[in-house]
Parts: sequence; structure tokens; C-alpha cells
Amino acid sequence: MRAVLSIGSNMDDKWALLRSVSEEFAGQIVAESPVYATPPWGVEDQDDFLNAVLIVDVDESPLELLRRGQRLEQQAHRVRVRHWGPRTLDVDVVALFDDAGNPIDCDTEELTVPHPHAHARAFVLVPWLAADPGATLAGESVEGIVDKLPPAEVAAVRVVEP
Ligand code: A4P
Ligand code: MG
Repeated sequence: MRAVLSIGSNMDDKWALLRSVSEEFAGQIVAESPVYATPPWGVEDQDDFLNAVLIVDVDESPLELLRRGQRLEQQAHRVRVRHWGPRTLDVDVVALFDDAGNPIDCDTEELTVPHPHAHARAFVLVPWLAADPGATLAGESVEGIVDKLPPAEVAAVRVVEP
């Protein structure tokens, strides 16, 4: 199964926290976006985030993959204080594909795939497009979805170096 993971951090050592996800998936990474600085989405009175997208090939089930991401969040000492609020590390499963490239949908209490907000989030779509220019979300090209987002939101997602 191929998985598109959106990773984000806006607390503590953001670069090291993002790197911890790449290290966890070392050997399974198909593509990796640059790292982007992004203005907070949803709840705006918090620090900017660093965001990136990892595309990985994994053997486990969707739920096991979610839990693997949550283990990394726990290792980052993530405390859930506020919905959409500041976090040391967030690992979201954006989309899943089977070995034939067909999308896998999940709709359970613990896991919704595709991620319900992905289509509206420049901080997910811009890095995803950089990692995979041919990406599709729910049958639509990610490039086309990005073209329909407010241009200012797209422009605010900027590549940064450590
Ligand atoms: N869950 C269901 N589906 C998924 C999925 N596809 N991937 C469940 C990951 N988790 C999924 O998430 C709550 C529950 O969602 C989990 O227990 C899991 O079972 P959470 O991460 O604990 O809570 P949250 O993050 O406060 O809420 P939510 O709605 O998941 O927020 P998001 O979507 O994670 O967004 N702005 C910028 N610029 N960059 C960011 O990275 N991130 C957020 C958080 C808000 N604003 C941001 C960013
Ligand atoms: Mg989350």
C-alpha cells in the first residue's frame, strides 16, 4: 500500500521532529517534499508551522499505519490541548493507494481517508504536488485543486532550508 503522509510541527525543534518521521520510514520512502513554512490554518493565533509530505510504501493496514504515526506524535511528547492548536508533531494520513494505484478509502471513527480537510489545505497540497506532480485526490488532479485555492494561500506556503 502506498500512503501520502502530511507531517507538521509548530513547537520545539520543528526540524528534528519532522526528521524523526523520515527516520521512522527510512527504506520505505518513495518521495519526499521539501520542507515548507506555512501560516497556521484553522486557528490563527499560533506560530507558523513547518510542513512536508512523505510518500511511503508500507505493508501494514491503514489503522496500523495511523497508529505508527501516533506513536511518533507521542514520542514527540505531543499534548492535545486545543483542536487545531499548537503541536510538536502531527502525522496525518492524507491518502492511500493499493498496489494497482487505486485509491483506498477509510471511513471509521479512528480513521477517515482521504483526510477530510486535505482538499482545502495549501500546506498539504503544495508539498504533495512537489513530491508527486501527477498526484490525484479523490480522482481529481492535485495540481487542479491547487489552482482553485486562493492564490494568496498558495503563495504563503514557502520552501525553507534548515
Ligand atoms: N483521524 C481520522 N482520520 C485521520 C487521518 N486521515 N489522519 C483521527 C490522521 N488522523 C486521523 O486528530 C484527531 C483524531 O483524528 C485522531 O485521534 C485520529 O484517530 P488529532 O491530530 O489528535 O487532533 P487535531 O490535530 O487537533 O485535529 P485534526 O482535525 O486532526 O487536525 P489536523 O487535521 O491534524 O490539523 N496549519 C498549518 N499551517 N499546518 C498544519 O500542519 N495542522 C493542523 C491540525 C491545523 N492547522 C495547521 C496544521
Ligand atoms: Mg492530526
